[in-house]
Amino acid sequence: MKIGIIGIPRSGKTSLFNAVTRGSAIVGSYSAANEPNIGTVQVPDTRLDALAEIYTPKKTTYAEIQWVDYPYAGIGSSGIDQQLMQSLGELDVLVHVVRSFADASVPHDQGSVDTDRDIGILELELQFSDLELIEKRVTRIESEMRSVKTAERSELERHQKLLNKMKSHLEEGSNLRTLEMAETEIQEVKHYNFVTLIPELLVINIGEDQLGEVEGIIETINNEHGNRGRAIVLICAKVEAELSTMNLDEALEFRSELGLTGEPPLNNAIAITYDMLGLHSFLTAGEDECRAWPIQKGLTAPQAAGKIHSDLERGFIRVEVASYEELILAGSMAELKKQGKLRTEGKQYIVEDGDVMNVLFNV
Ligand SMILES: Nc1nc2c(ncn2[C@@H]2O[C@H](COP(=O)(O)OP(=O)(O)O)[C@@H](O)[C@H]2O)c(=O)[nH]1
Ligand SMILES: [Mg+2]
Repeated sequence: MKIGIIGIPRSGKTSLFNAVTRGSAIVGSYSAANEPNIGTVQVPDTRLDALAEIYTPKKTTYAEIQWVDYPYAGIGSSGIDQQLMQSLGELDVLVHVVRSFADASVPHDQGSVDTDRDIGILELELQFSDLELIEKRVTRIESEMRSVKTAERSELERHQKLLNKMKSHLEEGSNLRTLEMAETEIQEVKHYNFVTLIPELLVINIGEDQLGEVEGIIETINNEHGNRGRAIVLICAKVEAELSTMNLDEALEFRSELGLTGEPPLNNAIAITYDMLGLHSFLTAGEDECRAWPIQKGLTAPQAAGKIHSDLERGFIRVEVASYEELILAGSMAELKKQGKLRTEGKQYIVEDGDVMNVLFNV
């Protein structure tokens, strides 16, 4: 999975990048360089940790996310940076960082802190970019229409109608992800890589002094900006970046000193992201490897097995399934079997979150 971090200058993108990657990319004025920061991180998974304790495998493989911290390239005088937009279009999730922290030593790109305005600035650019793509395509279709046969014409007309529907939606100042579209329509326009169709996580970068006001702020932002395909989290990027350089115990202590209880916001953000993308995970466990496999919800056992290797889907016979909770309670696969709780499922089985699967196949 690939996640891109965008936002106006000095909103805290690189600080967030460092927090999630435990990295040390340069923040502040020097981070304006034109090269994106790229880092791959494992998705924390306590279920996998617990499985690894039972199996003590040679290797534990967590799901991975690639994070890209994009330098800001505004519309400016040279128009939209199409190359940037194209690479944004290929992302699975957009993380839009919005500055809410006030800090006189960090000049604000727009002169003052105003989250509503800043959200709008970037959204408008993304909408413009999609609009430009659509307009180009519609113009091309119009010229194609003149030379195609009648049979192809109706197909083109239908496609053009869909693009025009999307165009009107953008022109109203809305993102494509809020447009009601049939699954077939979404598939039909997938290759355009529209940026405003990508699920978005709005990260409100709050100041250290706002940590006590989280609930109030999130409610206001949610009322204004919460909509389909978008989730909102509040994070103090600077604090999280500092915490990420500490060991777990130190970080925990520091967190409680700051009054930060509950799940760390970055873990929450990943859970929210999985949810937005309709993902969950199954697990495989053995002496060689314990591993988490993120998959789309609703996949059948053979489809899920295909993520491990196409042979497992092709030659799928059946699958032994243990629920993660029951396996942990039993303490071992042998004990679980003895209790009669190791199920055997066939090709129609829909995989559930936390299933520990052993696929039997023959090719
Ligand atoms: N006080 C405060 N400063 C922050 C926070 N997040 C980022 N900064 C500072 O703002 C400056 C710009 O941050 P940076 O992450 O480089 O922003 P970018 O331009 O969006 O990548 C840096 O000096 C950061 O230390 C925050 O939550 N609180
Ligand atoms: Mg930066």
